[in-house]
Amino acid sequence: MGALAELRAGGKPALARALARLESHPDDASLLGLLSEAYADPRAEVIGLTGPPGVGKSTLMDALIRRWRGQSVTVGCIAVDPSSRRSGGALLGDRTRLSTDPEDQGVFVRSMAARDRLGGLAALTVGAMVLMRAVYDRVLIETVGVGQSETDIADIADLVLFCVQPGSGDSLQFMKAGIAEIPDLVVVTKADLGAAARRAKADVEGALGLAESGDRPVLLVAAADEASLAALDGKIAASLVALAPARAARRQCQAEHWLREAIRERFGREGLLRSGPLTLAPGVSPFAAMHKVAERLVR
Ligand SMILES: Nc1nc2c(ncn2[C@@H]2O[C@H](COP(=O)(O)OP(=O)(O)OP(=O)(O)O)[C@@H](O)[C@H]2O)c(=O)[nH]1
Ligand SMILES: [Mg+2]
Repeated sequence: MGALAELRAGGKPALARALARLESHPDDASLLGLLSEAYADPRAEVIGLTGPPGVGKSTLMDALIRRWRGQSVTVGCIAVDPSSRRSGGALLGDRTRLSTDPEDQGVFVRSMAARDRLGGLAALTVGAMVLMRAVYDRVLIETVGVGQSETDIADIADLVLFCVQPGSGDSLQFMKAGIAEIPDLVVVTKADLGAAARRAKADVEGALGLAESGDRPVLLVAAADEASLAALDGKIAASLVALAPARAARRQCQAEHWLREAIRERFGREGLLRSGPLTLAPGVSPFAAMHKVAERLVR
């Protein structure tokens, strides 16, 4: 059995082992083989949820997982915590408050610390995503949007869902720093707050209108309102279909972006200059390409 077939057959324990190896021995040759196999055989669509602290991202994730599990859709989840630090392998400060059933083999939740420098997504997040993407039907990634880091989720997800909450001035954020370009879908959370939520929706629609890049839905969602969750689920499905034709190209760009960042992280700007053009040939994983570049640069 190939390494990927073993991962798929091995359930949650096999995935947990692979993720542990990714963290402890990221350069391990057999892991590299697994990552490349997983990269070449994706199953899931990857949905990124981002937004300021406390807007209700985890609550929404929880609701989506429950709906999807009800439809027998399997889900892998990654929660990226910008503030946590590793201590003896355990994570401090878990921002997910997911009520998933640990016995359910169809849902896997993992928290990861963001890398310490400059915030942003952990170097390992992409590897973890690629493994989950090859195993489950859907992958959900929660990141906390603080300043620039909203935009990082677009480097990893097939669909970016941005959350804002009523009465917070979050919608003003859209005017700044190109954030309006990022989301494929915007959710105004806590819609049970009524008029303030409707106002936030109008503000966001205004900001998106100024950014003029296609038709991007803005939805009002209250966690306790099943109808609003069903509407969101429907919009996610429709957006995934609409984005499907561009998916392969988007993933290729993301993989090349990851490769550049990985080289920069390990070998600095000089390494980037020495590594030459970083376009990936079709079917070549960024992990394999990174391995090749690293061999060349350390020589
Ligand atoms: N009224 C109301 N409160 C909500 C709703 N959704 C979430 N909340 C509350 O908002 C608070 C934050 O929810 P979380 O889901 O943890 O938010 P988050 O964005 O994941 O937070 P961080 O991960 O810490 O950034 C909690 O107290 C939730 O109960 C909603 O639809 N209506
Ligand atoms: Mg959260």
